[in-house]
Amino acid sequence: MGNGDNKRGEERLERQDKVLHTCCNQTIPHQSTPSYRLNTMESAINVLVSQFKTFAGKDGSSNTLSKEEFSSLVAFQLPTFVKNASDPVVIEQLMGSLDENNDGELTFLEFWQLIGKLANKQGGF
Ligand SMILES: [Ca+2]
Ligand SMILES: [Ca+2]
Repeated sequence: MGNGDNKRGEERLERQDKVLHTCCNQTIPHQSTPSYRLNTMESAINVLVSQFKTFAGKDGSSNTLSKEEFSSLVAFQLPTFVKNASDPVVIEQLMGSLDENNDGELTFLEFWQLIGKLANKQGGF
């Protein structure tokens, strides 16, 4: 173990702190401070963003979802809305349809299309 390994470990901890910090900022104030209460739709946006960040932060770039991260996000967070969410073939096809620049990673805006489609279907539009 050289200094390089230690440094990388520290950076990872720092990144985890940042994720936790973001989560805390979003959840604690509006639960404990009435004056900071967000409207329902704003809260829904915060939930989507914080869940995206939680799953995106597991490997590689903390701002984008790899196929593995996308697969676990769908399995844990969208198992009812996404049919056959645990089927790797379904995940592969879904990921391919969302990954506009074909770099194998989903940015929030690429991922967001899935939320739009699911919401559209859910609303019967
Ligand atoms: Ca990632
Ligand atoms: Ca992409």
